Amino acid sequence: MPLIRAEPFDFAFDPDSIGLVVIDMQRDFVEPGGFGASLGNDVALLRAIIPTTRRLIDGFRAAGLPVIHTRECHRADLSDLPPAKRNRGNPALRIGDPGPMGRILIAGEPGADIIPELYPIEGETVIDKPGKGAFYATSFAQVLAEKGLRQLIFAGVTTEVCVQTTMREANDRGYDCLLATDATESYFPAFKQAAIDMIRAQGAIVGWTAPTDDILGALA
Ligand code: C5J
Repeated sequence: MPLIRAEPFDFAFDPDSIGLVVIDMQRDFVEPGGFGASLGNDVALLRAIIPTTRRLIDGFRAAGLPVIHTRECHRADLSDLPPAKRNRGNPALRIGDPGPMGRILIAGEPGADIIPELYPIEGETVIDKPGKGAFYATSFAQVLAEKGLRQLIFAGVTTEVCVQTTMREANDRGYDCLLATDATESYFPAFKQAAIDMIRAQGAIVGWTAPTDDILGALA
């Protein structure tokens, strides 16, 4: 089996059951005027991973391996948005409020869509999720089963929120999970590093980590 040079030890991947999951590379998190910015964050940090994430996606596409995208978003009537989530904190704009890219984190609005640089191509699955994790209240588990996937490479934003939550959910469901360390980012560099450390500690208690070049090298 091909090996990805990874931490805390090599990751043996099965080309018949591996897929890439790109978490929430949406305009609302990565562009000015969206949800991330409304919380006071600097989106430039997140934009820096776009080229690397694009290389990772292109590698999976070239190898004929599945790429799945997620979007954190809610129904227009907010029926899947718990008041506890909408009302938390004191953001400039709340989920559902009108902003420069349409209503914040609402399905179908421009801001909730995936950034043009990483836009899904024909045939790639997009999972809309109302939570931080991709398994909660979605068809993600069913999609993975239909595609026969058992090993998941993770990229996207933000490392310690939606990426880590989804990795933990996947790990508990028996998937082998590997995080591409330079194709994920946080608004808080220290949180990104802490998440990476937590994931791979204790003998890969949540999963493995590796840079994109090592993942692509093994794919090739
Ligand atoms: C957040 C996410 N940070 N995609 N969402 O609210 O990580």
